[in-house]
Amino acid sequence: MTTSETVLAALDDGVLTLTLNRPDKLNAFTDDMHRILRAQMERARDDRAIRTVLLTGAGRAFCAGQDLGDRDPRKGARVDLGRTLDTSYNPLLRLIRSLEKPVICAVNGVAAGAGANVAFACDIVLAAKSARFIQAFSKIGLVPDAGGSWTLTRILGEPRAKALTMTAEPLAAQTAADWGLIWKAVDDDALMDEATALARKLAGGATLGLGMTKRLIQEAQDNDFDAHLDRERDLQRQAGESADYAEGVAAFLDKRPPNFRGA
Ligand code: LHQ
Repeated sequence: MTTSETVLAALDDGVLTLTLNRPDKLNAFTDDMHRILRAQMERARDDRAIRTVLLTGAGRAFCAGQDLGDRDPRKGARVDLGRTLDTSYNPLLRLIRSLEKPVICAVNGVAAGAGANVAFACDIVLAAKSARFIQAFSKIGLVPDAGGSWTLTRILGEPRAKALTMTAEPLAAQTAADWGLIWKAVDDDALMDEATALARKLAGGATLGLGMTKRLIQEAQDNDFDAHLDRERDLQRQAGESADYAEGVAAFLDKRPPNFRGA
């Protein structure tokens, strides 16, 4: 376990678990947290031993968004929030979406502002039933960021995206699951066991293929059907040349569990 003050990182069985760790402040993002998270996501991208990332929070919250004490306009110098997005949030969001490995998010409690939208950018999101998602931006005169206006609109459509962002009403985990915004809501005390088991299962899977699956699904909304069939052909060609495909077929025919290596 690598321990730092604000983000914990642990690598086990191919799963890199990253735990936001400022529980007294509901894990609100600071520059330091962004620096560590970014470095860890780059590590996940570059280290073949890491085959799945699991993101969660310590304490009773997942993340309350930007630490507002750090971006207090009363402090004098002009606060350039665009710069904060350019230097901290947007690189993190791009790393999550472009990482060719599954990123699982276990939302252990309230997720507000950019905290909610970082969760929604992950590939598979499980949430404790007591968790809630709050598009808190409108309460402080801001617009949704961390990809939220993109993600919510694509997944929910305009009516729900507009109502959630304009009212900042909390969205219960079960409703988020019913609306297709997350994978599932689970009992609070089962969350980490279930998320860890899922992360381990995926990390032991054919992760090269999972990475390409992620790419295809993300590209689908921008491609027309014809173009997308060609993309499936190209990536299936690559998948079919992998050692994991050879192993998967051999294991099936031999009636034994496969031993995938992510290559
Ligand atoms: C916090 C925070 C927080 C600091 C709780 N900051 N301390 C913005 C600007 C820059 C660029 C990029 O993008 C963004 C995007 C954003 O994320 S804007 C949205 C920022 N987040 C919010 O507006 C949410 C603010 N927090 C809340 O509304 C509540 O804390 C929620 C509803 C999340 C939880 O409520 P409670 O369960 O009642 O907890 P609490 O409010 O009592 O908070 C506990 C502690 O955490 C408390 O500190 P204290 O020292 O008094 O015990 C809060 O001040 C602190 N905290 N969120 N974002």
